[in-house]
Amino acid sequence: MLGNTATLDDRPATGRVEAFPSHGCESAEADPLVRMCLEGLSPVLAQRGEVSAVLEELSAAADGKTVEAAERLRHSLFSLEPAVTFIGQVKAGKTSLVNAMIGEPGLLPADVNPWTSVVTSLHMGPSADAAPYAARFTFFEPEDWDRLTRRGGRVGELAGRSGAEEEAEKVRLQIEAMRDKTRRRLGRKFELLLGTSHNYATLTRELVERYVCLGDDFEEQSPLPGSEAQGRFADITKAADLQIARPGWPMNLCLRDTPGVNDTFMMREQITIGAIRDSRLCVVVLSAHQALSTVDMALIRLISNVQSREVVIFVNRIDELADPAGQIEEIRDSIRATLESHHGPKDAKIVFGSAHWATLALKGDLSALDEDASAVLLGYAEHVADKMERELGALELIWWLSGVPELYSTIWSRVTEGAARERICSVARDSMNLAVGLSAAIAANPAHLAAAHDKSIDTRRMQLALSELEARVLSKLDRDLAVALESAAQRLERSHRSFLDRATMALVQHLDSYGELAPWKYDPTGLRLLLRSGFQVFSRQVKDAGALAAEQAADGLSEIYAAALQRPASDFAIQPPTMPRVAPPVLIGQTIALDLKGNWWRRWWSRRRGYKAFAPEFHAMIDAETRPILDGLLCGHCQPCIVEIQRVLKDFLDEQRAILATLESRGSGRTGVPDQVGPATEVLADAVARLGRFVA
Ligand SMILES: Nc1nc2c(ncn2[C@@H]2O[C@H](COP(=O)(O)OP(=O)(O)O)[C@@H](O)[C@H]2O)c(=O)[nH]1
Ligand SMILES: [Mg+2]
Repeated sequence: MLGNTATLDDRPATGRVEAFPSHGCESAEADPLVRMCLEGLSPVLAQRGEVSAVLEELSAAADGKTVEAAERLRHSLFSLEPAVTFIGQVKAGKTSLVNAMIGEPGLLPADVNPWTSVVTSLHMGPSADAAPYAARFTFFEPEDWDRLTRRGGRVGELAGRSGAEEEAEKVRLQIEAMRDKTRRRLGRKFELLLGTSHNYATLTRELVERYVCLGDDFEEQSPLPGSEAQGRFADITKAADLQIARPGWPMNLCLRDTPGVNDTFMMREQITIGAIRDSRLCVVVLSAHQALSTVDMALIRLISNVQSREVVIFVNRIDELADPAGQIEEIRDSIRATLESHHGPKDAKIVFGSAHWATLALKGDLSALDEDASAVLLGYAEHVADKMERELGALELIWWLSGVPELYSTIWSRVTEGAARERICSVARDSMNLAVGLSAAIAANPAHLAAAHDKSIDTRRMQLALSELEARVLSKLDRDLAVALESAAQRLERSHRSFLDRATMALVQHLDSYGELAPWKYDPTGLRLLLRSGFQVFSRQVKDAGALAAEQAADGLSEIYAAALQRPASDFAIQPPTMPRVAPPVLIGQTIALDLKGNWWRRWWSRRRGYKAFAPEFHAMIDAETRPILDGLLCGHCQPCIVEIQRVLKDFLDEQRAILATLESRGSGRTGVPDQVGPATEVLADAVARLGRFVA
């Protein structure tokens, strides 16, 4: 039965996911080949299981508040959803690879018209079932749309800046045509859709096509009948979020398919920047026959602002090489050399494979392999046979050669050392604090209080002490963060100014020596390196300031307990909260005029007349091009980072206040109340010791 295709009128809707019945996938069950790929997760699952078991012991026989807190912590353990963003040129095979990783070839339409800019996030795993929608499509914000249609996006700006008026006009006209077409497709009121989203209870192929694929190219005069409906919303859709239920999976995973970095309006570069920023891991999909060519420089610029361990390079389409076994090492060396010479992440892991082979394995149909293709596959299989640990059947072998299992195991190892480790550590700390709160409740029982104690504890005084501590710690933190922000702003500004001056001076020297007929170029790498290191200094400073505040808050709390209960502070060791991760400053890599060698630069050069005009105009143009990067760093990275650190500290203190507030109700503050409910002292001590192993 075909899934119930909701229309606009059916909204809003909630409900469960149905996989696409149209291509006959087994709903909610991953393909056995994909399930094989989950093996790499075992160690981290064991750790998660242990923390979860301790939490269960803590809630056994405990009061309602403790049970609730433990439940929240367990939920936080299991709801983790690491995100992986796939980036690369259009047609590298990103969509095909994502489909293969999900185990459902054809899930997302491959070969989509490259005009679309939709970032598709596939939320796969046990939590997908609980999502309030099966599919959500988010439209552009009015500002994004405006920028694209009125100014022609980045390309329009660049054309305008080069002084190429006809060029800028051409871009504007193209965009005007697109806008008209969108208006025709969606009616005059389409602008009302901007900034909103459509939710659906059921995921169907038709729905994805309607929002993700443009049915026709906007330059085409007479679109095919029916194609209008197909891409109805695709022009204005920015993001698609699709839930893929996998109830039996041990962990959620979000695979994010992006449209590709090479587009005419450079709209998608901005979109890709956002997608990388929001994920912890980024898979760069390259095509084996042009792995890192000159067209990929924009890609390298983006990923060079991400740490090597957070980038994986997947060289796709090795099925199209004449001799994969012989060529792979050569390609690997050339990628390494390119990354090295362009300041890219030179230690990034490189995986070779073929989404095409993965698809054949999943479909279980090898008839698509002709003689030549089979020979290539067999040759490669022989080459890698000695690396295989066990005998594999034909389909398993092709699946293995497709590189998908290796990509999965790489992803799992990054998740293990990154997002999962941090989440486990953070939950373990919070759980230790919960246990400490419970032992304080036991210690506060009059029967357990020291003989010298006046037989009741004053929780109000403890609350007051906590408020004082909070005011002290947070005000120092605010000051430290403000200083870091201010010095980051100054440092970035200085780097920017000195870059502009140096570049302009180099231009003047060139003009002095060679005159204005000889073309000249200036490499902006220096500016990027300065901005990156300036940002790194900021990120270190705020992390240190946050960690210091966290430590002071935790120590202060231990002392509050110790003073109230007249026991040594070491009996109530409170764990400081984990500092948030700082997102990589990917926007430093965004394309600017100086990166556009070829035509753009020649045009700018040829339009300057007169020696005197060059220097100030160049200075102004590069200033206008690079200033948004500085502003973006300060407003889009530094400030949110500060807000996040403040939030973590505040949440920690609120949590501790709640624990203090229950000290009395946990049945111990007053004389005559029977012994506390909850685990015994030894159980708590044991819990703290076991959890302590996960707190690095
Ligand atoms: N031969 C071969 N073709 C592939 C491979 N991966 C993708 N393709 C094909 O290349 C075209 C573009 O793929 P698509 O996944 O849409 O690329 P994207 O633009 O990067 O998302 C499609 O026709 C795919 O079938 C591969 O590994 N080998
Ligand atoms: Mg695609």
